[in-house]
Amino acid sequence: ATHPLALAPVASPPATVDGFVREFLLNLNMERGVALSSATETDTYMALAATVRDYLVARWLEDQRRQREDQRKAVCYLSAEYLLGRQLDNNLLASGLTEIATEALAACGIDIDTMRAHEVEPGLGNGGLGRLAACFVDSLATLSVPSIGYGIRYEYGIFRQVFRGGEQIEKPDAWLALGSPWEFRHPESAQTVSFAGHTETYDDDGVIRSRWVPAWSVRAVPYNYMVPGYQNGRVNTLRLWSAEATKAFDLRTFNSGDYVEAVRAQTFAENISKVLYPEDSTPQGKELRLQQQYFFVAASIADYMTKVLPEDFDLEDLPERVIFQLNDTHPVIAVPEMMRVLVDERKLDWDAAWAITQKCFAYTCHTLLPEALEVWSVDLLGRLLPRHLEIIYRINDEFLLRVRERFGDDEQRLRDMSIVSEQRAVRMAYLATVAGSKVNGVAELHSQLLRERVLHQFDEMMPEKFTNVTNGVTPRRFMRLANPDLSELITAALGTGWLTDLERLRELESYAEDPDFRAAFASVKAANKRRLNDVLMKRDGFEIADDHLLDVMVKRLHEYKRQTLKLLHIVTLYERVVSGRVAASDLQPRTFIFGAKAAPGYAMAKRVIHLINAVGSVVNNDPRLEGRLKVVFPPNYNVTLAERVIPAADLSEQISLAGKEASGTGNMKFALNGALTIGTDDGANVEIRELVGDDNFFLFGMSEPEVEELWAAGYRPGEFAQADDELRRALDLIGSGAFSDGDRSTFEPVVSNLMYDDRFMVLADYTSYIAAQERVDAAYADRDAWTRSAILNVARTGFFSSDRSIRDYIDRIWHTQPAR
Ligand code: 26Q
Repeated sequence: ATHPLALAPVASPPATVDGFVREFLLNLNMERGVALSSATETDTYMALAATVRDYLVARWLEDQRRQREDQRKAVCYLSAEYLLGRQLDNNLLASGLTEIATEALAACGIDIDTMRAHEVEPGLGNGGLGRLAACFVDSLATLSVPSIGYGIRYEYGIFRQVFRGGEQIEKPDAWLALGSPWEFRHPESAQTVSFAGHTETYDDDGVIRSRWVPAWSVRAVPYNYMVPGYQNGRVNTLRLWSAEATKAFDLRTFNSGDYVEAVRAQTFAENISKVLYPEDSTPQGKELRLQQQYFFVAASIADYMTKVLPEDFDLEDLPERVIFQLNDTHPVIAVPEMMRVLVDERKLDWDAAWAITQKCFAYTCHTLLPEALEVWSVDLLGRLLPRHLEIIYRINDEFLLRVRERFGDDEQRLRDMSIVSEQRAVRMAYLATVAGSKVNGVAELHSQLLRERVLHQFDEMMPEKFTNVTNGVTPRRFMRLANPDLSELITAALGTGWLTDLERLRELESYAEDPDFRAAFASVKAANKRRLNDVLMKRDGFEIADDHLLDVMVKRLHEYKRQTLKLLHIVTLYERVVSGRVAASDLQPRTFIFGAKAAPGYAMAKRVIHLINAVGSVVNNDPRLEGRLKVVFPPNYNVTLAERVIPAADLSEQISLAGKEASGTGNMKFALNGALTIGTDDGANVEIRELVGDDNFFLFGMSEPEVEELWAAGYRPGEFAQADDELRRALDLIGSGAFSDGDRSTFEPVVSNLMYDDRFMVLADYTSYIAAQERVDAAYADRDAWTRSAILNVARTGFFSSDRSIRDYIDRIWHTQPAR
């Protein structure tokens, strides 16, 4: 290039109100083809998004160049889910443009809040695991860690939940309907991903090698998203893959003259990235799901190896250059894929390839539930990925040799540790553990239980592989954006800087003793409740009374999380009043908020949703309660709603059976926003309680060892119902049809499941839970003392910033260089 403009670095528009207005109008006119006077809300939103993008692009291009030239080790985060939440506000905040944009839009007669509300969030995840990935890419960018997030651009994200007659109905989430202004499609950087076919050996100049002759392939087209760091001038990349038909596929079928078949084939290819599977446990071995996993992982590895890595790169040095972090087992097929690339394509010998591969992967486990551990049948794997199955067999053979060397001919142990089970299924968690350099759990207790239970024999053999990284959440989204008033109060007290150094919240401890600060803190909470009231009124017609304790349980519906325990508490309070044992006027007024989606195939979870709504409509309309108990269950709980609900909460319900919730991350968001937790000793609750202190946390229920003990002794839930009069009354009331117009059959499965099975020991923890709730009521009666506790929760939970989690990953797993 010779033109001076072409030689200059890419320039951002001027960061002034005038500059912003000019860029915005340019986008409105040139990109949307409309004048301001005739622009729709979608036009202005799209033009606004494009404008914010324009400010970030120069930085982004610079960082991409730096990434390519940088010799430092990079992190490739592989995740099948990214639950991003809305982008506009986050990107304004990160680029420091919020005020300028607000003024600029106002000058154009546009209210920025209307623009915020216009965005449909990309719901490309189920819950905790997907949201964690989104928090991590935020922190990676904020800490200037060279990194790329890889994932899938599902055309339909997590379903939209509506209620009909109190039952969950799933609607497609057409988040792309208006187009997504935050993405950049790059068809020229597409990768080809192949499937099925057979393997063969061939003579490669005297060396006998294996190769894969696939039967069909699809095109993986990347869509790049900007991930800006918080006001640090860094912009990382999130690369999400979309499946399209390959040209070859098209031509072959079109030329055969079968036009309809050719179009059908296109649809077949596009199916791969069509929809996010809405199950977040008990995965079914669905072929399409395996196709999705291999699709994004193969495209990502090819992208890294051919587009990011320099052409002449010496593969022996790969471990110094990259680490692939596996977000649960969903991307584990990357391990045999890397082996295939190194051995079959790059012609390394097996041992060299294996040494490299082992150093380039690390695995994060997110569960303890045995039914949630992913397995793929040998038949399916062999059909879809025949070469990968061969590679897995060889990895397993060599691994079992090492087990034999170490432990002798202990056949039981060999069967137990085999990656391929006797049921002819590949245990993906075992493959990940054997292949990776590290295995981490997501909270202290979880990591300990992984070592002692789920992966015990692997820990015996390779203890150095196991480590913990306690989860965290991004304070940018979950404090600064979700709770601007609290953020302002904190900044007024501490000055700036705490958002990227969250341990500084400690300095708030002394403010907890200041009556003026407590009053200010309490009025922030009150304002947040009113803000939530406005949102819920408009959204669903629910009211949140100012004087009610706001008691919140928001998370996926799962039996182990025990929404039914919360429900039994509500039914107990209700029963006390209608039976006349307690006067309504003696109740602490409370509003119970639920938010939960159930996997569409999870019948019990769906029935519990129905029951929550049924109890709600009875409780909310019974005049005997004098309006002192309300149950509010807004449908379609998502990141956007979380950002409204969490800052308003007084009480955070974290009531899973001890030993079942790997970590939880909602628990952290609530504490950081000044809610007190009622919770079991489970997941990260343990660490929250240690940090905030017993006086500021309502602990109840069995500990994990107590759970084990009761289970071993033979758990009989009926005995607990016998022993607690109120528990029996509550169960009877549900069973009597009191919440189903007298129909006893509607909720009978829920009641009899609790009475006769109760895998998650709801009844065993009921008495202790009710007693803890009574401590909550008593504590809330002294509002000022409660506020003090709430402030201490904020002050002492800075540990749960995802920045700290990422630093732990760097120190314990990635060993990447600190930022320049
Ligand atoms: C797997 C195979 C087939 C279909 C679906 C799946 C699948 C999808 C999503 C399995 C699991 C998930 C999601 C799991 C999840 O969200 N786990 C949560 O991860 C959080 C972040 O670490 C923890 O805080 C939670 O404790 C854990 O439940």
